[in-house]
Amino acid sequence: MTIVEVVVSSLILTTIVLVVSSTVLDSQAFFAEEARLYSLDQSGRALLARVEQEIRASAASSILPLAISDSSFLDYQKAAGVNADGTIALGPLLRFSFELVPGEIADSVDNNGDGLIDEGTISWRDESGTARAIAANALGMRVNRAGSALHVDIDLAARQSDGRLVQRTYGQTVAPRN
Ligand SMILES: [Ca+2]
Ligand SMILES: [Ca+2]
Repeated sequence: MTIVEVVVSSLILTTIVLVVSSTVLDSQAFFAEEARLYSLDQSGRALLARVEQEIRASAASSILPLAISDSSFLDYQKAAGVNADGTIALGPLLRFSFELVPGEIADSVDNNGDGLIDEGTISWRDESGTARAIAANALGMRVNRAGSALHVDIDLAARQSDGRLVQRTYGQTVAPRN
């Protein structure tokens, strides 16, 4: 082999190695991205399933606000038994709500500099009156009336490995059973 042939063949080899390794890296990034989206979808669906279960078990008459339009919270009560006069006794006030994280205000600006605009958590207040976050990286919750049912949309975000944000909305229409 001449020097030129050696140089040319090693260039070709280097190019092949580079092409192959960048393809492998691309597909790894692709699968990592898909895995992250899948896990975001899992969280979104699990969260909606929980909201659905609670709304179904609630007493329709207890749901507030009455005139819901893109409400960022939902108050409800469940039937706790039957009163002596035959009316339904309601349990404690429960609440799903969207709460901004400390340091964020609702102004379409990323106040705390973490790359998310007006981010917060989905919070749930349980029977004991204690509110706790049940989902992080939330960008909003909207509750609307849909006839006798409610439609709930929740926006969740996740960050990809390259720093890019993906946002997805999970929605569900559900009616109280009683
Ligand atoms: Ca932020
Ligand atoms: Ca803000």
